[in-house]
Amino acid sequence: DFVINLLRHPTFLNNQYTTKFIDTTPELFDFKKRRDRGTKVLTYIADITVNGHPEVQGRPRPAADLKPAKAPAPMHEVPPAGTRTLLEEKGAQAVADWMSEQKRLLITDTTMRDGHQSLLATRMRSIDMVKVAPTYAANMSDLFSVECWGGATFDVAYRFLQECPWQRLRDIRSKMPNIMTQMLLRASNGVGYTNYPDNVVQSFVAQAAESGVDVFRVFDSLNWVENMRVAMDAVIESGKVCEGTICYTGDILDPDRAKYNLQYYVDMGKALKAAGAHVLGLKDMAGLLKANSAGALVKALKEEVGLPIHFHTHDTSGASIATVLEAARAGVDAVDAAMDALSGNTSQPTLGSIVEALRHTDRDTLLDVGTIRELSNYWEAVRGQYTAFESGLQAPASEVYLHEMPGGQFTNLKAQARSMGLEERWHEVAQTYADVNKMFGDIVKVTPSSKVVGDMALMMVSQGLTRDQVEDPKTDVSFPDSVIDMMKGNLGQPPGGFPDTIVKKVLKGEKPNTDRPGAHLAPADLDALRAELAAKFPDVEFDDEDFNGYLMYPKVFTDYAARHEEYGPVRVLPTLTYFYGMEPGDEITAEIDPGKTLEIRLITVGETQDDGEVRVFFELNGQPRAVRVPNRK
Ligand code: BTN
Ligand code: 3PY
Ligand code: ZN
Repeated sequence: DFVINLLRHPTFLNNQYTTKFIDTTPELFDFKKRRDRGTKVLTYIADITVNGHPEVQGRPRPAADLKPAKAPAPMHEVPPAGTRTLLEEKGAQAVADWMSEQKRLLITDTTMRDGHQSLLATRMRSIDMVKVAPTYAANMSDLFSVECWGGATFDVAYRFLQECPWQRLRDIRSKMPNIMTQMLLRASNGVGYTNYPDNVVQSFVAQAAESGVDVFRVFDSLNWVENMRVAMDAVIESGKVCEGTICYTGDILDPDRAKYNLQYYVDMGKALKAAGAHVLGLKDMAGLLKANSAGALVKALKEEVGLPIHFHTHDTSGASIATVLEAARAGVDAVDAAMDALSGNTSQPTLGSIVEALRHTDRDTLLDVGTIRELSNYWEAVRGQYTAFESGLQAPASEVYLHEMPGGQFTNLKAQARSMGLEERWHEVAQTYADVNKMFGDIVKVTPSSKVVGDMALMMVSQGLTRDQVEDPKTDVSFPDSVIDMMKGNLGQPPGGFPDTIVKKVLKGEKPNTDRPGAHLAPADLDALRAELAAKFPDVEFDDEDFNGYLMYPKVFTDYAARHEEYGPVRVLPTLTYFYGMEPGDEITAEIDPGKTLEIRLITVGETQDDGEVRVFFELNGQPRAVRVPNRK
């Protein structure tokens, strides 16, 4: 049966199969009469058409006159050589050396990761990225890298978009073979919110490298280099670029924040170099680094560490372009920016504006502003499909220097506050977030430590508790689980440790762990876990990518896999169809395999039957098809 399925498969017939073909083509194993993928996808469309998508219910709808998102035409048939070409030919150290030699300021485009993570709650779907990847390859081959993976995008893909993050990576990689891809890795916290056993981190990094990540930006949420080594070693071992990263907080020019002074960052930079980093990342996740501080910091890091420096910031304050220009003047090698239409506010500074600001200077980026505008027009149309996930943030604000929330957390926390009925008290939440930071000893706040601070702040505002009350041994406080976990030492140690007062209060006298969490976590039993996953889905063949998804997020992956059984590869649907279903008379095209398309027309939606089911009538490639879905409304 298998051989017959294989020989008849269009991908096989078209000669487009690779060594992964058998792993990624589960229908080869469909020996029983099962619903085909086309029917599954129709079932999904019918379900959304009848019941709506839970994620967009009650949210603003995209404009009725939204322009279709059409990627600009590639200017070359064969993509010009780029940074990936260099990495493949000469290796990671050669990439780092090349960076240091460049006079121009190198640019990473973050649109496909941090841009939408920070503006659209991470909800951008793969199809909108993969469609434009050939244009990037042909027209933007002078980019340093394209950040398109990791951070929050991994679990959101499975959890909310019903798609496989690994497939996104592979698809972008294959359509953009010349520019380095980049991911954000939370060191021992992987792409999750908790510390994983060392062997899980190692397995994940090896798989990410194999599936297509070229640059790994590795950071620790408490800036604890000790807790970054396992991930960094795994990256180095894979042959890819290891960007060991400092998270920036406080203000090096402020004598009251002496804990995070210039020397602190220089020492950390040296420690990361000693740990094997090829590139030094400087990650200003909240956008706190002011222009003057950036000049001093970059100069010191360049002189005293000697690695090429890659700077990342957010425009929450509205002042980030000044910081970028000052960093460029001080000799920073590369900076992150988002395509104009997905830039600004809690996202990255504006790519086109940086390029313009440096034109005709000695740091000229050599990127073409016309090409950037065309791409940005594409992203503008893409963004228009995600109106439901816009935060409504109207303006930049200096309040960020008070609360210090990371750009990627800001809109999430605001949404969480809204769901708890605290939206009008947002400024109180911001002040409390700052109070919690002080109570925890002034820590770096970035995923996952930022989530812990946010959980605590929301709890305090909703229960009307002040910092004094929380710290008072006589007040009974029931702390969020994430706070207990962090005080136990399960995310590692901040510089100087957590204050005794809060540790005692949270742990009620229990002793915290102060060693590296991975040092006392038992290794995951990989064979047993593989068997556990297989037992949940006897008819499904899982590959190593799936298994690594399961290791990171057992429940999220299991739920995704179960929905995949029901709805098939819904990633092929246009974004508006995915979120809003279809209207009678609508027609869409979906490429289910390379060169194999489904032409789908919705004819009509029937009445709800006595059994609560609705029949929805389609035409699939000209053939009438009806599917039944429950009416859950
Ligand atoms: C989500 O869980 O929010 C994202 C995945 C979408 C699942 C679809 S939505 C319509 C249908 N009804 C469900 O309960 N799940 C699927
Ligand atoms: C993430 O970890 O997702 C971040 O974007 C941190 O800044
Ligand atoms: Zn960021």
